[in-house]
Amino acid sequence: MKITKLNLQAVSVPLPAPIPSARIVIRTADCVLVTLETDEGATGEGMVFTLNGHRLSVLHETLRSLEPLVLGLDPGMSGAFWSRAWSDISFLGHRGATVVGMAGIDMALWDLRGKQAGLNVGRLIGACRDALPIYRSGSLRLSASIDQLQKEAAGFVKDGYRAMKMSLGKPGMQEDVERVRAVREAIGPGVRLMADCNQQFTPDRAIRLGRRLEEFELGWIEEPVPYHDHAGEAQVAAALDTPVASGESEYARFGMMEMLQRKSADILMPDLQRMGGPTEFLKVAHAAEFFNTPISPHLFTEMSLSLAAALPNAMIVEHMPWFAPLYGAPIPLDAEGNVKVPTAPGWGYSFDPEAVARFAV
Ligand code: SMN
Ligand code: MG
Repeated sequence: MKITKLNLQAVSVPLPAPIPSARIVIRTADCVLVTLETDEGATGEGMVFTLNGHRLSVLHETLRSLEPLVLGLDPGMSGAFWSRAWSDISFLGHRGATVVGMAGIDMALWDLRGKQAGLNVGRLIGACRDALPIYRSGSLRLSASIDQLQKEAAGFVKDGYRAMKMSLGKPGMQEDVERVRAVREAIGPGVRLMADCNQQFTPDRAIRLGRRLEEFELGWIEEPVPYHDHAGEAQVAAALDTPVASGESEYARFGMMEMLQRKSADILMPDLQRMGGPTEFLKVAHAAEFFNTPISPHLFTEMSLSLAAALPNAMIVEHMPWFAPLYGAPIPLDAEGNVKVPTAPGWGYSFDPEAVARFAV
C-alpha cells in the first residue's frame, strides 16, 4: 500500500457563543482537515487547528510543504515520515506551525495504519482498557456570573459528566475563591472539579490562591504561571497539596522533559498537535510514566481517547465539544461518566462530509 494523495480542507467552526478567555475572545475554531489517500482506496484522517482563523494559511502551507515526505510512503512506515519531517523542519525550528503541520500528517498516518490492521489505534498500540474517565471543558468561563456558573455546572452533572473544568483568574483572589465555592456547591463533593489559570499568575499569587482553594478538593490547578517558567511552576507544585497540571503549551519533547525533571507538574498534559502527532505524543506519555507522572491529553478528544486507552498513566481525557460538529458521532457517556474507547479501526471517528461542506472556507 502506498500513499498517493494529501488532501487538505480548511474549515471554520463557529463556537456556540464567543468565549472571552485570558488573552483573546474566541469566536471560531479553524481547522485544516488532513486526508491521506492510498493506491488501495484506504484513507487516513487528521486535523490541526488555530483560533479565530489566525494564521490558518500558515498551517495549510506548512502541511503542503511536507507533502513530498509522505507521497509514495507505505503507511506502515509512519515512523520514517516522522523522523524525516523532524529533520526537514529543523531550520525553522521544532516549535509552532512546523510541528503542528507534522502532527496533522502523523495523525492521518496512524489512522491509516489502524485501518490497514483492522484495529482501533488503541488496540494497535496495545490497549489497557476500553473505557476512560472524561471531563467537560470549554465552559464555566471567567465571563460567567456566579449564577450562570452554578446553572452550567449543574447542567453538566445532569448530562452525565462526573468531572468538569472551570476557569480562574478574576482580578481579585477572593472572587476566584467564591466562584470555586459556588461551583463546588452546585455539583456536590462526588464530582471532580478542575480549575485552569491559563498562565495568569505569578508563583506567589498562585500559591496563595491555591492554599485558599485546598478545601474545595480540586482535581488539579492548571497552568498557574507562564508556561515556560518551569522553575516557578515547580515551586507552586511543591507548595500545594492540590496537584498542578500543565504542559498543553509545550512543543514536542524538550519542554516536557524539563517539566518532568523539575517536577513542575504533577499531571502532564500533552497536546496532540503541539506534540507533532501521536508518534511523539506517545514518547512523551511514556517518559511521564518513567517519572510516575499521570497524563491527561489536552483537547482532540476523538483521537486522544484511542491513545489514552493504551497508556496506563492516562488519568482522564478532556472533552471540549468545539470539534464535535465536524464528526458524525457524539461522545457517549456511561452511567459512571466514563466514555467508551471506540472500537472501529483507526481513530474510530471520521469527518462528516456534510459538516465539512457546511464549514468549508
Ligand atoms: C484551552 C486551550 C486552548 C484552546 C482551548 C482551551 C484550555 C484547556 O487551556 O485546557 O482546555
Ligand atoms: Mg488549559
